[in-house]
Amino acid sequence: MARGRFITLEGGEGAGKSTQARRLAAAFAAAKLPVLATREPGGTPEAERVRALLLDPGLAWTPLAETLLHGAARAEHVARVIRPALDAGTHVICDRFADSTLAYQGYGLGGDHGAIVTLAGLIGLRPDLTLVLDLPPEESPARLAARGAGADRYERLGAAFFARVRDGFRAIAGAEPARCVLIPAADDETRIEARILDAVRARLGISL
Ligand code: Z5A
Repeated sequence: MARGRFITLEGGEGAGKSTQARRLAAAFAAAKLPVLATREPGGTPEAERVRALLLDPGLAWTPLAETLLHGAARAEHVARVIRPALDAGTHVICDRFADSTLAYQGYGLGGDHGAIVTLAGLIGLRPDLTLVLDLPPEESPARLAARGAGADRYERLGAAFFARVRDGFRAIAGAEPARCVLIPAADDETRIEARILDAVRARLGISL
């Protein structure tokens, strides 16, 4: 049985990752291909508990502790959900993964990039394809208002932080062009979906 392919969606807040993850999973299902859609931080009961700690606006973590919490949640998620699904031939679509740690805790919070890369290596799973949705940070507030949830701990960080995060994602995509596709996200949902489907077909050879 062929191993499933691992696809991640990355980008700043409100860039449309969840929307496009749903659309991509629907395209796999319509093509009768086995698919699992999941998200980070989270994806297992244990990792969802860690997510609640990470997003709680009443808590403050040092960058290293925050990085390790994301790593702990990811280690659970990979071992218990993502890797078994890929081994069983199921394609996995994940809303955020290790690039978010480098972008947020590394570029955004100034955490040690080498330590973050080492942690990613310990967890040891690399995406086959990463779709980086690139939204100018000044467009995020309107998207988040449209979504209508209260602001979590990350959404309270300032404009300069989100500019660094965006630069981080663009740097990651630029450094790994074989894995990453940078997609302008200030565009119509269906046009973004079409670009994503094209990338999946062209990069992974999957017929959608
Ligand atoms: N985090 C971290 O620091 N380190 C890590 O390692 C990881 C995560 C894994 C939680 O993530 C936080 O964890 C996150 C980074 C941090 N915080 N921040 N910022 P999350 O995934 O729960 O939060 P998020 O990434 O900010 O998700 P989001 O706000 O839900 O955004 P999204 O998934 O990219 O967007 P969406 O929900 O698909 O769309 C938002 C709204 O815009 C919604 O009303 C849509 O209908 C609308 N939308 C979507 N696409 C469009 C287009 N094309 N045009 C117009 N409107 C659109």
